[in-house]
Amino acid sequence: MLTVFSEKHALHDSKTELYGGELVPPFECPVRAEHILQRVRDVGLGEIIAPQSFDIEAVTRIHDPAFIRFLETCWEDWAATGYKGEAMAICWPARGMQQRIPDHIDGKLGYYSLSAETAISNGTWEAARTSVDVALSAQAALRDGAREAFALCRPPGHHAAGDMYGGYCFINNAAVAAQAFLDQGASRVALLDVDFHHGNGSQAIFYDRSDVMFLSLHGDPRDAFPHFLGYADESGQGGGKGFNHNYPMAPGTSFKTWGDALADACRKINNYAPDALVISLGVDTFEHDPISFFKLASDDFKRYGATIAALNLPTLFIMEGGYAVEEIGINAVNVLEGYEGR
Ligand code: OKP
Ligand code: ZN
Repeated sequence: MLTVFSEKHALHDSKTELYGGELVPPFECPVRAEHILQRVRDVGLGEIIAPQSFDIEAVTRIHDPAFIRFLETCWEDWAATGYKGEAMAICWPARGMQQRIPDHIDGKLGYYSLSAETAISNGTWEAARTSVDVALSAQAALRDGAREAFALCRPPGHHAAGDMYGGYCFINNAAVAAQAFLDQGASRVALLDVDFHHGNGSQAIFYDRSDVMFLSLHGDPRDAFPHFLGYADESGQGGGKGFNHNYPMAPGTSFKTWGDALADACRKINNYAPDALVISLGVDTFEHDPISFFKLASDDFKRYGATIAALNLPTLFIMEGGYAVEEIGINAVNVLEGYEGR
């Protein structure tokens, strides 16, 4: 299988994450991508190519242009204030307040974010911009006839909504790639999110649409980030009713339970008969992930890769989360090897 990767991911190298009331080194860090790339090489998964550059129009099919301009200029605007730390939101347009876009960068950060842990720094925009190029380049390989491809995206994307960043995500790589399939003539795309966290951004983007079915297996939002979306009763709205499927699961969930949810999701995908399948591939479901609570073992990733392959669809894998850095390469590439029947 083809892998698309860019060294530019390393430009996003924030030093701080707000976690448990402390500023700690971010869990979402450059070495994650390096370990995955090394494993792709070690197992001889296939060719590794650099991304092409795509016009921003592919991104603004999904994201608000003003939000994209905010991401582009955020660091500059933040630095101009004289603040000493990295850019992070401290206040939000909460219940009963106005949904206006303020002038001050503190106001803009609150307006355009869903959470406070994700710091924006010097190279964040260029890395995020390149990450979506990685996704679109892998998508283009499928357009040109490949049956599957792996977009080794970093930073990840599935928490990013049309006009919100957060949860380590800035641009929704998987949503932009799903839209590209449709823009090239596909009628239906399934977006299956196996990251430990609910893909709130992807869900919100496609919630009122039937041309993208979104399915997510994740830690119950009563107990897990992003807390405010991902409940089982969220099934879509308007024309999108019945095309959104959430599988929230409890702390300690085993591969048996998780695999049953995957099998159910795969039945729904099969009935939907999409032209393409996009996988938001997070491996933070791993038993030793430092910020998550499922119990998948490394071998389980191979098993579920084979389950995904049995759908027999053109499949685009988009890298999302996974924070057990030492094992991230093994776990992510196990899914791809399982898919390939190795
Ligand atoms: C991004 B992705 C838990 C804090 C959670 C944010 C997690 C973002 C995950 N105490 N912090 O979906 O892997
Ligand atoms: Zn995650």
